[in-house]
Amino acid sequence: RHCLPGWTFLNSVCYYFAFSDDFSSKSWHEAREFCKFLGGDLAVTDRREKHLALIDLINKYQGPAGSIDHRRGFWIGLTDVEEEGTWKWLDGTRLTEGYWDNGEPNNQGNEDCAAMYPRNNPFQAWNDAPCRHELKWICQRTPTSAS
Ligand code: 2F8
Ligand code: CA
Repeated sequence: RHCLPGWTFLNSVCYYFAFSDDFSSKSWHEAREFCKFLGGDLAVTDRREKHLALIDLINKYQGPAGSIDHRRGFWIGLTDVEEEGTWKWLDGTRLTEGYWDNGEPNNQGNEDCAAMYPRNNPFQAWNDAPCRHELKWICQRTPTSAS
């Protein structure tokens, strides 16, 4: 259960939160490349426990919010770029349980990438945003064993 320096071990997964530097925002694809370079990918928060644990950390960092502030999102590994309206995790699985904000996903303009935002209500924490939009992001990767 070893994570790279600066990563957080949570429920058997290592997570990287792009929190620390307020100037480092990236498009969804750039954020994904960043994660891959470090041996991971954008976070797949396909289980309720994972989602709740990550929202908790985001809330601790930015403060929970009553409504979504669209500048304060964190890209996750969820997209409908292959087929509009069919949301898939980066591991190829279909989204079963989503935590969208009221009225989302609305594909406003053309929004194929999902982000999570600080919220009081963790079950309304997602929005679909344009993939080129620059946000923070969350990477995940498998822990390495000690060597
Ligand atoms: O009102 C919801 C709406 O708010 C913003 O658009 C005005 C979001 N845009 C970005 O985050 C870029 C929409 O995705 C969101 O649906
Ligand atoms: Ca939207």
